[in-house]
Amino acid sequence: MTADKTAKDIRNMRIRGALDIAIAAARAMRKELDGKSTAAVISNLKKSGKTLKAARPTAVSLPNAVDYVLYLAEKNKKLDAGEFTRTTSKDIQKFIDDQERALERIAEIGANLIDSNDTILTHCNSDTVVALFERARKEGKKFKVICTETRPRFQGHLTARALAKAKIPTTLVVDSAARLMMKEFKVDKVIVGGDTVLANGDLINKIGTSQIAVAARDLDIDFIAAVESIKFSPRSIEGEMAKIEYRDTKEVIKPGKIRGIKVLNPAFDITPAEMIDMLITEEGIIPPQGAYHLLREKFGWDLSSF
Ligand code: RUB
Repeated sequence: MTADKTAKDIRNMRIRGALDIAIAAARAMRKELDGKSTAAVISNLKKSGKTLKAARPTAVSLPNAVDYVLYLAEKNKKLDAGEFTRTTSKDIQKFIDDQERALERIAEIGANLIDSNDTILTHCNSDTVVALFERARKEGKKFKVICTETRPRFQGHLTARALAKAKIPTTLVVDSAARLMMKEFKVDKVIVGGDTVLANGDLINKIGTSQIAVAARDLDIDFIAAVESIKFSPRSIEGEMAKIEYRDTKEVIKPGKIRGIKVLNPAFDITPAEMIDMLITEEGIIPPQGAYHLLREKFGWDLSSF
């Protein structure tokens, strides 16, 4: 798929979820390695990268993937043209494979955190969290999941469908039922995915996540986020915090249905680090306050340009 088509699919959410959009962007750029000259290819990659980055503003996995591909291309630019294409293509493929492995590793580590008879609440649709649940199920753990419908686009339905397929007992509730369900069903843990982790450990995820974290803290329930390191924001070290995406208000209400009001449709919110008990990453479990160190370790290639 071309970068333009990929960007369009990310914009209209045919491709969605922080990890998937990062992988899709890298795949699209990998297809653009042939050209008249290495300089022309790099210039084209930069142009495509800009279009891809602009497709959705919040998940930092997207600019991270684009910047990493550009870094790889720059690293290889002194090779002769054929070798440049082959090596860069291989390097990008390794990046994609690493992302898929990161998800599996998180699923493996996260499954260890699930105890038989647990009731776990999740929000939105995270491939990483679904993989973690599937893994725990395969290991024979018997647990229940409560998932929120996640208005306005109902990504919770995707979660419910995937969990039903994996034969995990699942209950779907409206978003505003989260706290009551936590209390009534004695939820043991909340596990969510994430779009961006800032250097201070704050987590940006689907709108409503922070309210769930507040309820979890109030009820003394562990709040856990499963996040690959590609979702950590190197630029937040420099004070560049993520931008919250506001989507089309048509997703909330038919235009003109109620006259004389303003409608807003923020798609993400920020859960402060102090509300988060742990982050499950492919490097292991870390406290959110460990985000800075993980960034330094994983993003050396990028941070060196600061
Ligand atoms: C999806 C969302 C997910 C994260 C993590 O939002 O908030 O929790 O992206 O997902 P949207 P994953 O539907 O607006 O993209 O674990 O699959 O990367």
